Amino acid sequence: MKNQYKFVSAEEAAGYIHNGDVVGFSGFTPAGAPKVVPTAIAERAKALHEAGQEFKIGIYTGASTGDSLDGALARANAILFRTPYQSNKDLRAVLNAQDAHYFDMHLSHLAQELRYGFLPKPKFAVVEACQVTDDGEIVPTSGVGILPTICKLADHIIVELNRACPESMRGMHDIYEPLDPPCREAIPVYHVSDRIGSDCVKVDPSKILCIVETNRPNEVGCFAPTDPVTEKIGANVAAFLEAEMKAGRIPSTFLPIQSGVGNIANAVLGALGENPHIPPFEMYTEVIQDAVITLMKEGRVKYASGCSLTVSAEKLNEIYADIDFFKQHVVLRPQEISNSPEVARRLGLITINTALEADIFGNINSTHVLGTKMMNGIGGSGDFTRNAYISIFTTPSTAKGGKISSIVPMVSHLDHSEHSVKVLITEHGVADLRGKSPVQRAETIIENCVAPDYRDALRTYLKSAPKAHTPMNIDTCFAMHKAFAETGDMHNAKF
Ligand code: 0RQ
Repeated sequence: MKNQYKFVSAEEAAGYIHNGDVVGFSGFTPAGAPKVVPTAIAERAKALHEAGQEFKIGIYTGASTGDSLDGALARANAILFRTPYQSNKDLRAVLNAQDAHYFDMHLSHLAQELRYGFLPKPKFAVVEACQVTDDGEIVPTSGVGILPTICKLADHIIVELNRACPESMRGMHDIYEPLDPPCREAIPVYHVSDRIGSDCVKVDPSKILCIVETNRPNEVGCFAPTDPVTEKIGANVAAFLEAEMKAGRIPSTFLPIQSGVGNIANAVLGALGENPHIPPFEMYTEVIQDAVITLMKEGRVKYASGCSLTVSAEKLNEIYADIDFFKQHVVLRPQEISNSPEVARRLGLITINTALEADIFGNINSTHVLGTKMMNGIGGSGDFTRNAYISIFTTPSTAKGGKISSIVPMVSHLDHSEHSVKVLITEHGVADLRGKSPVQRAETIIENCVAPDYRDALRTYLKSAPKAHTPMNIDTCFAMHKAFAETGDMHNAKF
């Protein structure tokens, strides 16, 4: 790269951004999210607030980010609005206090809704890259998110050139943006490993306002080790899929897996990897996490398509050290493609996501604690669940030391309806909901998935509801939530 671009400090770059500006950031989870510019914007916000001036910005990201973005800007009270997903405790507090407007979106929708003009246009794109060329080629790092779209739409691009990510990452990405209706054509991904785009994002170099050089590692937290509950859930998922394969409902070559993020997902992947009856498989998912890399090295995962490498620093270094192997086995795509409903349906994904709460009919709450407080967001769970070959939700049967039953008469917030949810799995067992009426679903869920000490209460509830296609007792359908709010324990619910 010649010296045509302006290299500035993070503080100088942040100085371009003003109150009310809308900013799009790259990355997906902390992977690939900018780090030093957002922190400098937060510092600028604090200084302006102290001087009695207003400063808040609108924020688009791929999904969650690191603490130096969501955490720093939340603590500085510098967020006007935020979408589509987050998982930061300080930001969560801001959103639940209504100090910023949050709209929770399907991750595959964001890029197109920006292009359609449904949402305010980003004035700035702040993107992390491992390479920028003189002719405006930007190579993302370990997470792509909405990087191509914000670079296209924004007036100005600020690049965080992160030297911690080697330039040899070039070749791992597959950048493709579909045309918008009425010109949209098929997204030509027919196999998990199909590459349909380019290895970088091409922009008009004059839009690159400045470059900030950094050397910062990703802020991916560690997962808690598996415990008996998550291990049992993992084993139940693996046993269910093995039985489906034996019954001929999943081909013997298996189908690609999408798996959510977190401890349960890690345990599920571990169990799939260990099951000798399940053949080596592919992943078409959004977040590629540690377990995938381990299984790939063992030959159990053949290929992974995702939007980010959300892995620990140790795993990321393993990837960098063996980059040629991983470029042959991993592709990173924009979230519009990694989470594409069209591609999910075509490839026949087995989707495995975690519920916060489920009800006895198989409706799922993924987002709102006890119906009101935002946890993270729907993320990609809707993109995949609705379009899966077979959609599975997992959850521990209880939360808060058993004081909450994760399975209740009626979900306190609905993200995935009974129509999209095929199988529910807890540490106690599997409820296969396919081809069952609401009452049959309720009986299956209560007997197989509910914690034994909550089963009688839910049986009583179901009997107490007036006979109907979907029985509901409007006086008591939230009795468990009410009991928790009043006594701190759902066991005290009266039916
Ligand atoms: O709270 O930490 O205060 O104890 O909720 O619960 O068991 O730690 O669950 O970290 O696996 O997250 C659904 C949030 C699960 C996640 C969700 C309390 C519980 C705890 C978290 P504490 P756990 P996990 C790919 C796909 C939506 C997006 C998605 C998620 C806290 O999986 O965000 O699927 N999913 N994306 O104590 C009240 C209940 C509760 C409850 C648990 N029934 N009522 N509180 N908790 N159950 C990823 C992306 O899209 C990027």
